[in-house]
Amino acid sequence: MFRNSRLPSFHLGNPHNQAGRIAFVLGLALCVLFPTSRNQALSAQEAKAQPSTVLAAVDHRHTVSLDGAWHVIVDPYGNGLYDSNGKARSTGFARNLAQTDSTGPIEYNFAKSPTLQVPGDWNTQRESLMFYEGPLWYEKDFEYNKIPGKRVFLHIGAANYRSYLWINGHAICEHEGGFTGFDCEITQALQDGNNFAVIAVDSTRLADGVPTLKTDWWNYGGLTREVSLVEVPDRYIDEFDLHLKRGTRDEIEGWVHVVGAPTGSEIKVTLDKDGQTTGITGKTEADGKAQIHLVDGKLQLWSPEHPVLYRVILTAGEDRLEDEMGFRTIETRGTQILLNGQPIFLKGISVHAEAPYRTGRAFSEQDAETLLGWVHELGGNYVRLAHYPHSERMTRLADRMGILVWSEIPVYWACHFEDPVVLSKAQSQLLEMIRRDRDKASVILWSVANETPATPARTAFLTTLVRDARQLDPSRLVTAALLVRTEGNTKIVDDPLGDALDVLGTNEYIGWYEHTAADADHTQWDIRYQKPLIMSEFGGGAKAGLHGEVSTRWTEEFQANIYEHQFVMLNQIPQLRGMSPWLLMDFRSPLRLLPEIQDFYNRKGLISEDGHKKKAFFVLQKLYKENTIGHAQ
Ligand code: GCB
Repeated sequence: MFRNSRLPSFHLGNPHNQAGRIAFVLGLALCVLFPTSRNQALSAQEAKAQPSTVLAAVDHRHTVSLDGAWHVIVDPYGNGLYDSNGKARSTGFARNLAQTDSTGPIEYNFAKSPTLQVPGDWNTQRESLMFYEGPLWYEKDFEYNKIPGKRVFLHIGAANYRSYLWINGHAICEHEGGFTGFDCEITQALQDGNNFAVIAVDSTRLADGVPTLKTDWWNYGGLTREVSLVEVPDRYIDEFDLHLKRGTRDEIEGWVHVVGAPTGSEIKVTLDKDGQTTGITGKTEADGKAQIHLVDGKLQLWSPEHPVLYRVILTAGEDRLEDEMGFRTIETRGTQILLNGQPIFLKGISVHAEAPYRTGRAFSEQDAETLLGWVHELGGNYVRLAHYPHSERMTRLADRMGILVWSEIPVYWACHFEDPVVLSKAQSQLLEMIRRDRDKASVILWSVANETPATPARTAFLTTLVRDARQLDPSRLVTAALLVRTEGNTKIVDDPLGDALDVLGTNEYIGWYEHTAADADHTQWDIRYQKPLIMSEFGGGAKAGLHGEVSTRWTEEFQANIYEHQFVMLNQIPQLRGMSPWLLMDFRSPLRLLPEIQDFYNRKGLISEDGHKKKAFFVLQKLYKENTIGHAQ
């Protein structure tokens, strides 16, 4: 734990131009030449930690919130666990001790330490933590009275990047991955009355992490999403998958998994829409799963125009789980994307989980309402949630608003594709993303990566993830945002990963990182796969309120002009089935240093972080509202 050793910093370069691409690949090679040591610190054995899980629809279960003020200790040297010889301390912070006598000094005291709010990144809560990357300890006291026959989990919506949990001094679990939620069982460690939770979160960037060292977003650390206690009965539903069968309009298929259920246990699935119910029962098999096949001749399908949601009630013995779900199919036919069997064009926008107006990592219902509200205002029906899974509030709200979603894991730029440990980290984030959101009709695309160099190791790595995604969830489409090659005025899409994907995503920045905006008008696209293509990124930067000639970089006019020319090009790509320009709102990034313009913000937003809509917003809005872009077939 708390390993601070890092690669000497190097620049991975901009993959959008030739020179940058060479630097990018060189950077990748350096990563491979100087592999960092693994995280040696807190091994699972030392902590006696249990693996974490992901409970389905946890936000619909009975929970006790632990949000609010937590005492914190900033611990840049990892002193909370180890003494100067690297030995585990018997008085470590996890024990939450306080000096009571004159024996050995206890050099910390949570009760007297200041607090931070959970959820929330630490960077934007305290000025001195803005650039802090390292370990920080959280502690909270809570009352709990055990309920016989109930099991209790501690749910963490997201903790960036690694986290370690103790309850009443007992090691419970550790987790790696900053954007996926997880649940750890704490039943045995709880006591009646006073309890305390200690969570150490370490935001140190790791060369062998997912993502790796360099990203174009702020490395916000901490307990960035909700924390709660979740109560379930002894036998409980931990996972289920129910979806509309492709090629049908009334058949729901899938399964429900019950932990601890003997073979043959009955489970029941009920669908309720305004008091009209249909139901079916099933029996668990030896693996704890009950297969479900439910036919409902009156089923109303979910779509952006009619985001119909059902109350879905699952019962298994004592356990009752009520979810809110829509039913639709998503598939491809040739170069078309079909929603409920009908061709659709995805009018979208990319979104980072940056909080509007208040800055920091987005997590609240209000953040989601503002961001997705802007998508509606833009006339969009689709979002690319970049570059990692966003909070569950976003996907829930997308379900309710009828906004289609691309959801992605942070396999970004130069990950260590040769390293099987990195692959397993990516696999676990993919699994956690899918387990959380497979009940959301809005989510149609799982993305396994963004802008990765087309090396054989990379292709093998991502092909494994694609296969995993299909195995975990055969009802959705798998994609990735690819880099494209340029020859003269032709963009070539021939990344070998294209073979494995259902839908191609491509990023390009004509008019910003390369050429001029007008060059887009006569750019040709040579796409070597007969599959649907989504332009997953394009755009340019503008400082809100800065006006001038279309030829003056950073003005709103310059940015808007890029969009105008992109539309000319996009409308000439016959297999284009969607787009998500880069991006809805400006976001904090350590790569964006230009004083008075960027000041640590990536300015490619259509809207500034304080809500100012730039010219390009209205240019795109007009296009989407007047439907002058794209073809569904
Ligand atoms: C990209 C990346 C995105 C960056 C963007 C930019 O291609 O996918 O994460 O933020 O370019 O602004 O350069």
